[in-house]
Amino acid sequence: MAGTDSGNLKTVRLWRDAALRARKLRSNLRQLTLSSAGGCPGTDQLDSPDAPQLLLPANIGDIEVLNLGNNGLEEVPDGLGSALGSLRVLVLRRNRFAQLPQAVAELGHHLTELDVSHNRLSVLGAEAVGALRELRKLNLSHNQLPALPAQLGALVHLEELDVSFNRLAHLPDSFAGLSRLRTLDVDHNQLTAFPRQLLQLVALEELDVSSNRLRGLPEDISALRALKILWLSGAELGTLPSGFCELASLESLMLDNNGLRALPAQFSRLQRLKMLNLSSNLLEEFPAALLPLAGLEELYLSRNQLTSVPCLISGLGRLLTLWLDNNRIRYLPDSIVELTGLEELVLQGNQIAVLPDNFGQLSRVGLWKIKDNPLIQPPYEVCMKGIPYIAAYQKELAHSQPAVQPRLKLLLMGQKAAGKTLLRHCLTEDRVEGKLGGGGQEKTYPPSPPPGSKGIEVTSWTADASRGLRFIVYDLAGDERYEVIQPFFLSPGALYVLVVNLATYEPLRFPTTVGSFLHRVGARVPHAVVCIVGTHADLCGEQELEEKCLDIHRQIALQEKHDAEGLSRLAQVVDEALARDFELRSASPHAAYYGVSDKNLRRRKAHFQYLLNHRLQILSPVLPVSCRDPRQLQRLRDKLLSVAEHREIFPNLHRVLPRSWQVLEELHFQPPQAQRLWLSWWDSARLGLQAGLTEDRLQSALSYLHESGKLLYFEDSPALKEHVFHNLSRLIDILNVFFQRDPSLLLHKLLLGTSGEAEAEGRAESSPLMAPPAPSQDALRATQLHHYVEGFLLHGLLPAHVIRLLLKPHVQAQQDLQLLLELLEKMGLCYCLNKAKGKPLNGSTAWYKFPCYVQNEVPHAEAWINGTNLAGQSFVAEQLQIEYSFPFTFPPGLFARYSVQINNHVVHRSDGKLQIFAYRGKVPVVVSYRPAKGVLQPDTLSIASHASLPNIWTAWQAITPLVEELNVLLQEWPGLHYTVHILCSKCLKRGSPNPHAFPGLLKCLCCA
Ligand SMILES: Nc1nc2c(ncn2[C@@H]2O[C@H](COP(=O)(O)OP(=O)(O)OP(=O)(O)O)[C@@H](O)[C@H]2O)c(=O)[nH]1
Ligand SMILES: [Mg+2]
Repeated sequence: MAGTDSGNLKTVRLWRDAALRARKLRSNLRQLTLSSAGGCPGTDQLDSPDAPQLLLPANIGDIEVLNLGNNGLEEVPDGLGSALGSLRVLVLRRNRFAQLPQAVAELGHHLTELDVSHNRLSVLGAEAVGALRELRKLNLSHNQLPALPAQLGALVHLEELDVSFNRLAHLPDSFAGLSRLRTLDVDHNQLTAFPRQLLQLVALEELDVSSNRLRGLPEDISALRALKILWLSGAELGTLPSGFCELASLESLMLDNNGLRALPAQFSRLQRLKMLNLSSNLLEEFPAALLPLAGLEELYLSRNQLTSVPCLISGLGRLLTLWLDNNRIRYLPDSIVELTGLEELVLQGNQIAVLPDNFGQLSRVGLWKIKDNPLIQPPYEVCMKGIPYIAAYQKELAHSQPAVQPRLKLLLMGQKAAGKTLLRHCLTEDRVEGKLGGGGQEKTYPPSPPPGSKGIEVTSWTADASRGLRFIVYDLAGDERYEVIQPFFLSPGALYVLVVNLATYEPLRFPTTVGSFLHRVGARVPHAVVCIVGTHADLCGEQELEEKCLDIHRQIALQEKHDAEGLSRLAQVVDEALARDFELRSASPHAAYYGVSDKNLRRRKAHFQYLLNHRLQILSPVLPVSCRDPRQLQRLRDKLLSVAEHREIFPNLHRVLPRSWQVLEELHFQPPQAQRLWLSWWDSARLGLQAGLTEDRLQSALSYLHESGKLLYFEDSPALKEHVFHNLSRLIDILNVFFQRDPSLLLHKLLLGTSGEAEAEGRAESSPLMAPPAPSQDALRATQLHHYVEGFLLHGLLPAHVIRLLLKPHVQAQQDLQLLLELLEKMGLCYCLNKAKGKPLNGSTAWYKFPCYVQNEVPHAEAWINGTNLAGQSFVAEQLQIEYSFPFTFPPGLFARYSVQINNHVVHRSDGKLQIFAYRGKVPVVVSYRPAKGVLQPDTLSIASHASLPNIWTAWQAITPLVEELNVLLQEWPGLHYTVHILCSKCLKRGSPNPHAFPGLLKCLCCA
């Protein structure tokens, strides 16, 4: 992409120069622009069915410039040739001419400029061409010419010629006679070799032969001594002849995409070079011949295979632009900071871990790209923010006491009863070695975990006191009821331990016990480090153990291979679509990526590449363990430690951090703020200031604390980024209240809450001796509460005052409750049924709905849109349906969270387990989730609406905000692959079980 950007930049500059030149030539001429009646200048009328007619005004004999461009013409107006005795410049671009109009021949002898680009010329009449004797500038680009007539070579005054984007396989020999030609564009044709006749064009200053299959250049190309600008992009050159290095006037040179492995040694003779593009070649070493090119201002080396940059690069003292993205560069030389004039530095997609000291010296760099590097120092979060932040960080590091805090977030994941919690207790238990040998005295071992399952438990484990290495262990229960909240706890930079119960494992259970977990982690945290631990080893025979571990290992490899191959195939389809022209691609709705723009395709390609480059890092082999065997546990401890300490796997672990980051962490966990459930971003910023961190540098420090497991900070979530969740145990307690789904626990909490309230009331009436409530009253209350619990577990419904009872220990004032409810809404866990956002309720009870509890299969509403029920409406209503399809994995809890997220956009909603019916204003919308059925039918989530045809835009308006909300949610899953299609409304109307799907969001389809 980088190369394309640079290409576009250059194109823009060159076009600007050309336009300036053209304007200079014409500035004193009398001009006339004509467009057809009703025609809209600026729009392409090529597709209107009837060719428009133009009428010439009277008295135009002295017109010198005539512009008839963009009129869909097939013929020029009658009498044009005879009426324009003074015409010099004729512009016929963007019409429908299949051949040069006769009038051109009539005007020929005094025309100096002719532009017939973007027409349908497939032949150039020799006679018409021969008549253009005075022509200085000719533009024939974007036509369908297979050949040029020899007479073109006789136009000896020609200075600029553009024949690009045609089908030329040869140029006429007579071209050698164009001795005044300064500019020639032959790019995007079908030349199979460099045309030798061009070597005679000694006046040539600009030449573009890109996108032809030249397969090499002649040695005597050195004859083109006047060449200043040479474009050879995508010409399959392979190598450059040494004669190339004699083109001493060259200033701009495009050599991208040519399979070059090296440059000739004499390349350094091109001393006038200012711009050089060598992107998308096969260079493995930085070409030494570039280093003496002291005048270079722009150097593009993107997408090669460079592994290093030489120190001597500092000799290129005039460099303004340096693009080195998508190579394999591991470090930069210290001397790079001497390139103080740099304005663009692009290093994305390399292997750079450490930036040189004093990097802040490159203060002029405005365009800075460093994404996709394994940065450690300065940390990624700092580097991403730009050079000034790097400068501040490096300055602080140089001036303060450095601190090292080796700490790693470790997540235990796996199916229910896999053994995670027991494993956590056993691993983190401080054992006295002496106890081990005591004749099988294992009564107190393993320690029994406390009763009551919790969704997430966080504990700190000092795994190696001598080195100060600590794990912050997150134990994620396997029960499905927690799947809405658990994704919040998965973060980058952690060690993921997938726990499998080997006693119950069998090959058929791989997808549910291992495969799906890997998919989820990969979708949420691309490139995450995962190791697999098999528990219950004591219950397996030796051979069984070995076979099961091997099977898991083998099936992981198969799944990975299958996924990677699937992604590569998809990337290939994008490549093929990109290789075709946009117009070709849009010719048939059945073509792959029908109607999708090049830009979107490139974005998609980059995403596939990202997914392929960021597969999970799964450490093999499977580690078997019995929680009953202290020796095996010790082995596992050692193994986890060695993984954590492995510098290639967790390079960040031992990095030196600024002291201020450490102080910031300490401040968050000091009273009084330690007690609060969360801090606002501003509260955190104030602590940052105390620690010596300015506000703008706080984000990096918070991201570090998030990744190392100390707190939660969702910097990319628009709804949550204002909060810093440092009090994890309280947050989890609150979440557990709603997601444990344990009726007796809920009832217990409610009863506790009410008795607390009664006590409080009692105190308020200052009557400590007041009698307890009558038993009948108690029973009544209990029945009522029981009723609420049932309603909650069945329909996910709770009134605010009952939520208050449930959250009793966390809620001191009404305001606390309000804040907590807002938080739950922001997290997408529940929504208020009867309150419009931001409006008070006027005393009535607010009811909250937790969509993950919804059990009813179909929403309680008329089934107005599910295809079969469309009969009767089918002639008036068009269906609009956007379908998101998830071939690898569907993010757990996504549907429930999405149904909260859309609540602000809809009214009169009715929720089912898999469907929501609602209205946007008066327009009906339906959101449906269809779980996967085997490999052939992946999970889909669709958003649909309908309207009668002339008003179909109302349906678009209805669903657009819903689509946007979904896109925001999906950003939380950067490693997820999904596709978006619009289903063909005609197929839907017919009730077809497999409606045709148009890719992407093609808004224009609604008018088609
Ligand atoms: N024999 C034997 N039993 C084990 C081992 N590991 C765990 N268990 C038992 O397996 C059962 C489930 O273990 P847990 O640790 O609660 O499982 P979990 O993965 O935390 O389950 P959830 O929290 O529900 O997801 C408990 O009864 C443990 O005592 C082991 O290595 N050997
Ligand atoms: Mg557990």
